[in-house]
This record gives sequence, C-alpha cells and structure tokens, in this order.
Amino acid sequence: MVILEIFHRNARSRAARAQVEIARLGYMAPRLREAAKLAGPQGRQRSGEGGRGAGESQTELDRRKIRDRIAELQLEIVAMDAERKTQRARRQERKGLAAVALVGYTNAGKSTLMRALTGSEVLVANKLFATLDTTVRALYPESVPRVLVSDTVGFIKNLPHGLVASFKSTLDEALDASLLLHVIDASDPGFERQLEVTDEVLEEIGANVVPRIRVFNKIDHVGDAAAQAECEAALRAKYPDCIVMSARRPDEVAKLHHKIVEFFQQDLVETEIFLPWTAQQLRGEIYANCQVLEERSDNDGAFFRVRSEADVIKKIREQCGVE
Ligand SMILES: Nc1nc2c(ncn2[C@@H]2O[C@H](COP(=O)(O)OP(=O)(O)OP(=O)(O)O)[C@@H](O)[C@H]2O)c(=O)[nH]1
Ligand SMILES: [Mg+2]
Repeated sequence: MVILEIFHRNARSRAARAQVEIARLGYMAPRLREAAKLAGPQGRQRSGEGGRGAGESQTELDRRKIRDRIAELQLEIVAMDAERKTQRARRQERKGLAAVALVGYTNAGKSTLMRALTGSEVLVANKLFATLDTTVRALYPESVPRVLVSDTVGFIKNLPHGLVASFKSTLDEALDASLLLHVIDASDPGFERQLEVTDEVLEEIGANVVPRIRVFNKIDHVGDAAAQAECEAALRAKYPDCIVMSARRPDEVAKLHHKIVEFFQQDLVETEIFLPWTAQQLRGEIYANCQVLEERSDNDGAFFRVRSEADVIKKIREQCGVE
C-alpha cells in the first residue's frame, strides 16, 4: 500500500496515473470483504436501492464498480499504448536510430545521469520512484549516429506483481533500446541485492538479451579518496567491463558519453564518398549524418572520408547519383 501511495503521488502523465489506479483498485478489490466485516451488518447490506441488484450486498456492488473502472482504465491504456507505439515507430523511422535506456533500482541516479548525458532538465529528487514516466532525449553533445537516451521507472525489491505488469509498457522502452545502462548506487551498502533485483526484473520483461553496461554511480559518496579507490578496485575485479563513476563529476560523465558513442560506432563503416560539384547541396547531409574524417577536392568535386552506418552511406550515394 505504501508503494502504491508513492506511485500515486509521483504519477504525472495520464498513462502513469491510469496504471497506478489499476494497481490500486486491484489491490483493494480482494480486501473489500474484510473491510465490510469491520463495518458491521449495516454497512454490508443495502438491498433494493436504486432498483439495481436487489439483495446484492454492498461489497459485491463495490466489486462490480471496481471491475468496471479497471476495464475502463485498461481500454484507456490500450489506446495510449497504441499512441506510444506510433511515436516509437516514428522514432525508429528516423535514420541512424541508436537508443540507450537507463535502468536500475530506484534512487540509483538514473535521472541525474540522463540530465548530465543529455544536458536536459529531467526531474531529479532524493525520493523513491521520482520518475514514473519515460523521457527520451538526445545524447548531448550530439554524436554520429545520433543516440537517444531514455530514463525509466526505478525498480524495487518485492514490487507488487500488479505494478510490474502495469509499468510494463513504460519498461518496453528498455526492450527497444540497443543498449542498457544498468545504474547502481555504489554507495548503498545493499547495492548487490539491488543489482540482483534489477537483473531479475530485466529478465522478467525479456530485456536480458539487450547488451548491458553496469554503471556503478555515486562513487563520490563512498567515504574518503582511499575508500573510493578501494571500492572501485573491488568493483572492477568483480565486474569486469563495468564503469565506476559519479554523475556529479563532468569528466566521468564525458567518459560514459564516449563509451556510449563508441558502442554505437562499432557497426559503422569507414569509406570515401565522392560528391561532384553539381551535387554540392548534399554536403550538409553528409556532415549531418556522417562523421567526416577528411575532406579534399579536385576539379570534378569533393571527396569525403567518412564513417557512418552502411545504409546511411548507401542512401547518400544514391542521392549523389554515384554508386
Ligand atoms: N553523491 C551523489 N549523489 C547522486 C549521484 N547521482 C545522483 N545522486 C543523487 O541521488 C538522488 C537520486 O537521484 P535520481 O537521479 O533522481 O535517481 P533515479 O535513479 O532517477 O531515481 P528514481 O526516479 O526514483 O528511480 C538525488 O538526490 C541525486 O542528486 C552521484 O553520482 N553522487
Ligand atoms: Mg528518476
């Protein structure tokens, strides 16, 4: 009930509010009988009122109302899901789509990292479940390919099952991502358990197949410099390939930024594009979609040594009229 209450307070979007209400109603419904018993015999029976369901107990009536409301909310969510899917499809259509999702236990620092990585104003708060809606922003400074970063709802141990289901659509964002940044609060003594919980939830939603980088955050919050160094060494030994950092240190955020871009550049090809003088209008397009390593020109046109995704290069070549 406490978790439901926190979710209720923090739900901002229509979708999040509907999801929380469903979870609340689902939690209440089986407890109505108990509540009615406590209310005594008068509270239980209200027969014949309004001509509806003569003899039907108040509890049954309330249950029916709850069922109707849940059904109504579910329809709303289905409609909103369809909307989200269209938005997502639209995002995927945009060329060079590269998506990374921040996942992890509540309060680990996902939104702080999102803010640092994208230069945007995302809600950060030292409270549980500050974020209930997914936000998507482009990595900043912009990179080639352009990378979209999404922030997601925080996980927690023993999250009521209904809530996991309710927030599944929000977590689909994590499934759509090509890379997950699993953020862990290294300064929390119970971080290992939290790490396991996140792994379990990811498995539950089928996101365990998505490549993952473990990001141990808040290292600045682990005692003095010596304690921090010791903690970092222990983490690196136990989790090879992990990142140990603080979202409050710009140089470490820059390193994470670099690592993300590097991940998405693995699949890039390096090649040369020839642009005849007659097709110079495509110059802007090349700079917008490729990493230009070198540019030189001769009497016929310009040569660009570029790195980009194979299909982006193919498209530009087609537009140039040069195969
Ligand atoms: N000392 C320190 N504090 C941090 C760091 N990163 C985040 N915080 C703080 O930790 C608290 C939680 O940060 P958020 O970014 O809101 O955490 P979150 O993971 O988005 O949390 P939920 O949205 O609840 O899942 C805030 O008070 C942040 O200022 C860090 O690297 N070092
Ligand atoms: Mg957050």
